[in-house]
Amino acid sequence: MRVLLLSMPDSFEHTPSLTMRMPNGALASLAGNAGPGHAVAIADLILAQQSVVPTVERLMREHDPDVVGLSIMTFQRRTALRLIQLIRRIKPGVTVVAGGYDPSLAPEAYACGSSGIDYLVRGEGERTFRELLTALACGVSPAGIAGLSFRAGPGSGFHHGPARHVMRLDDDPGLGLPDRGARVLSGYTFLGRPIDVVETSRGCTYDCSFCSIIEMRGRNFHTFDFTRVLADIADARGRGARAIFIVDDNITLNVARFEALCQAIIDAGLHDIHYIVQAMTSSIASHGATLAPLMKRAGFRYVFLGIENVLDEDLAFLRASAKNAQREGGRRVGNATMQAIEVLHRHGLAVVGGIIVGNPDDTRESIEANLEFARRYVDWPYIQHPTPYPGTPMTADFVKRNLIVNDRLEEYDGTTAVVRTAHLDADEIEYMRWRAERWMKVRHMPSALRAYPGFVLRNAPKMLAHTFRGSSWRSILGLESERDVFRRYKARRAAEREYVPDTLTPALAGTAKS
Ligand code: B12
Ligand code: SF4
Repeated sequence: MRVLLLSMPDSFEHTPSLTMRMPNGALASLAGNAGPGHAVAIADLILAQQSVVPTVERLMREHDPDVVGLSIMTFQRRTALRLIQLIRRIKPGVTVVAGGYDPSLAPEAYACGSSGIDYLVRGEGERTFRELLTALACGVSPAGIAGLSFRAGPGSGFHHGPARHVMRLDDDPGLGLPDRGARVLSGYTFLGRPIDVVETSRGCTYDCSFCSIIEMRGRNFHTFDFTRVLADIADARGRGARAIFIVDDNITLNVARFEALCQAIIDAGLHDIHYIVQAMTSSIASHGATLAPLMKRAGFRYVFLGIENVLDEDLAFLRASAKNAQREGGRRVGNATMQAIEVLHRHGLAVVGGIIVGNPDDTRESIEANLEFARRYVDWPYIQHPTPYPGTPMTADFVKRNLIVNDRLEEYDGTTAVVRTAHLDADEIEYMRWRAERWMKVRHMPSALRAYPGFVLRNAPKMLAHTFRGSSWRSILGLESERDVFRRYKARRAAEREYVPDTLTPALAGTAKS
């Protein structure tokens, strides 16, 4: 079969096209495990944000796919549904498959026959998609494939096949390596370095209330063996990657394994790559003394720390107290954040501070306390607003307290406040974050310049222009207020979200509350 896999063009504020464009790891993994006899092409549409429609038209013409697969997050749902209308208009008989977090967690939003979707793949996709392709190629019914939702007849709703168990990853035969050669667009970048993504494990055993991972796959943690991980990194490097984002849900669940992985990367000579990873503060605080120097030697540069919040009440709401706990002799003795940041800094690693502000009981003071913390201690802010994604415990909490004020899912990108607090309206929360964060980003410029001098020297004006989008000479001269700038910034974000014009039937229903 000829297969075209697409990831959506929608991106969010913290990933500007100039500095950060990463491939979607799921699609390369699906391509690498599609089975023999299929020709798979992958297009990450974030690389073609300015020309989504002509790009898809061209790809449909050039690849003439039998099957189109789309990977969809919740804030990308509207774009995905519009794209499907376009794809159907180009090739009415094509088979359309949707997968990823949103179709898995909100399948009802795709049920309507006019959505144009034939199959949903729920949860981990490699085996389900492979079995679907085999069935389609052989002309047999895919009904009954685990993890697959299918229609009994044209226009009918979905029948959900049984859930598929998560893979152990050390199964035999294991998963094939991602097929990066299937990608047909180029331009992946991290501050000028070609970037790729690699997985070393899947899953997490925590249950933070804002995270979709538990609803998606349950509480579990499975790992790939190092031979496969090193082969994967070497493959990415062989294809030009000089930076790698490790996309594991929570690699720091097993610190001894992570330390051994750093050593294995060094031993294999793969430490000339710049690595970026997400980490838990408690693991870094407890084991940083041995882990951080190893990470540094292995090539790690940026550590995305899930700080979430610096106030205990907020951590309790986010169910993130345990993963941020500092422990001594097995007892909880405080918050691990400061210790984690300190040990990372001591070993020359930069901290991307993941913080969530705008939780139900937040006041101006509690949000300001978090912003002030970020100003003082993190290198690069990654501050978000709590966002009610389908199926998370947090969504239920916000619904119960009637705090969701915006159900336009395309704005559920994490930096748009779509919920209010008991004390502040959503717009005010977003304004506070937006205003503070711009200057934090400016403060990181000197260290980015030291680490990536060529790129920053060439692009500093564009980087600043992106950070201060919405500003004008009048605002710089103080003739316009910051609120005016904020309104312009919001208007530009709204315009940007129209990646695919709504000229086709909008069968686009559904909210995260459902
Ligand atoms: C790595 C990561 C990132 C990286 C992205 C790197 C990249 N290009 O891949 C960064 C940090 C940049 C990022 C950013 C964002 N992310 Co993110 N991210 C993740 C994370 C940690 C892992 C995703 C991953 O690559 N997993 C490995 C792959 C192999 O697994 P997978 O994606 O699940 O794919 C499998 C299945 O879903 C399925 N599948 C997926 N697509 C398809 C398509 C088809 C056709 C089929 C058949 C199957 C299929 O099969 C795959 C293989 O088994 C997850 C989960 C988590 N614990 O937080 C969040 C997560 C996916 N991100 C999320 C979000 C919301 C975002 C942001 C909007 C920011 C935010 N508010 O958090 C931005 C948007 C990015 C953008 N486009 O601008 C949410 C999505 C929630 C939802 N319901 O939509 C998640 C689940 C985190 C959460 N909040 O719970 N993210
Ligand atoms: S520790 Fe990270 S991956 Fe695990 S549940 Fe919390 S946010 Fe999700």
